[in-house]
Amino acid sequence: MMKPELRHVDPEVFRAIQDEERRQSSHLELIASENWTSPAVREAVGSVMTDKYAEGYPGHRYYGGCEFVDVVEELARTRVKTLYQAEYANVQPHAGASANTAVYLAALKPGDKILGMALSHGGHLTHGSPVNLSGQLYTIQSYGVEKSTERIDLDRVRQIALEFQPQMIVAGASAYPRQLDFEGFSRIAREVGALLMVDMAHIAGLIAAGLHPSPVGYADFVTSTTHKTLRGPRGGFILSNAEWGKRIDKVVFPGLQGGPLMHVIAGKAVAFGEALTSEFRAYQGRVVDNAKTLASTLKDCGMRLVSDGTDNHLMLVDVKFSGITGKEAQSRLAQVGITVNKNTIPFETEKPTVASGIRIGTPQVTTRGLGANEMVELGTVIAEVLQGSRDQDLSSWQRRVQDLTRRFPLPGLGADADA
Ligand code: DSN
Repeated sequence: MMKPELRHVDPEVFRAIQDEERRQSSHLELIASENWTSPAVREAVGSVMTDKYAEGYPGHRYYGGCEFVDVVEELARTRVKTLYQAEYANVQPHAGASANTAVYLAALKPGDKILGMALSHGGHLTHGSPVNLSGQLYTIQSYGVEKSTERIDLDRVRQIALEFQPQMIVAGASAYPRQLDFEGFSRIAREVGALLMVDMAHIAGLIAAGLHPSPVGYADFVTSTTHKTLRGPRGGFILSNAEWGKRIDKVVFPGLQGGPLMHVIAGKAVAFGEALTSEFRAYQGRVVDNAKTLASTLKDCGMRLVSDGTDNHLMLVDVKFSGITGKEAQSRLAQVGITVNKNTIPFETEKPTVASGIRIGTPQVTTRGLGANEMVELGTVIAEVLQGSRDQDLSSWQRRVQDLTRRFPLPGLGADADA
């Protein structure tokens, strides 16, 4: 009789999952927003909690049988509040985008003014892009980085805020390699009478480990995803104070979402538990160290980095400086087994689908164990591949990447899993 396992029940889906596992295993994933979750997180996400409807919040559900899903949601809330020293947490947002939207709906009226970082300077779609609900429902003004330094200048942000008089200022970015001054943002917000929302999605792991200043205590709202540096399952959460919390809870459910994804919330609880350990703090330290080594190797090889380096887990490489487009760089690196994403750079001259840069991050390769020596090797391979001619034979670089992926298997997979 056929075993009730995915490989037998649905071989097509099974094969695609196997192929994805092989792809992740045989490539070096340098997409700054990706990571590799622990087997414990994946077990929780693949659990029976996916079967349960639990509209409402722990202790106040619209369905019976919620006693055990209540346990995991309460664990997730308590752990994330401990992790960030926050008074209130909502762990139900399905994604960072829904977390941000929930805050806007809780705190603003349609037409109110939001000042956020321009997408083209490293911001995020949900910080006011015209193609996102945030840009359609609210009146948006953007700040960016200075041309000379490629960094945010808070005096300039203050000037724009004084002129624009926003109801909310949004700080946080998806492609900004430098530290953000949340205290400075909060001073500006207070001066102009605006609320401050910090979207810490990219740097949530660094903040949890104390390697980047925390926005908690400065921002009225802190939003995040769980799956980037934080290394949890795909999802979002919101932190605030107890008073705002009552409004936010109502907006998340029933305002914006229906039944929470209890299996994902179980995975979030596991990930928050992992993030409270000293091992996790040490891992975040290695993420930052690796980014610095990779950045300095690329620079030593003659590549130009936006803002000349990095303070966090990512860097933006101006590949146009090396004579190719972001699109071409992404494709050339893919051919040797390195996954990156093309990215616009500040003051971009190409379309976003072509772009002049690539974004590189170290969270996933650090999880798989690569350290300083491997960052030098990786940076050299990237520079040589991008600086070489279009029709060069890439096989020697493919072999160098394969050597790294074989020596550093993904934890819990293959040789490592059998050990
Ligand atoms: N798409 C994410 C990133 O890659 O940074 C942001 O949500």
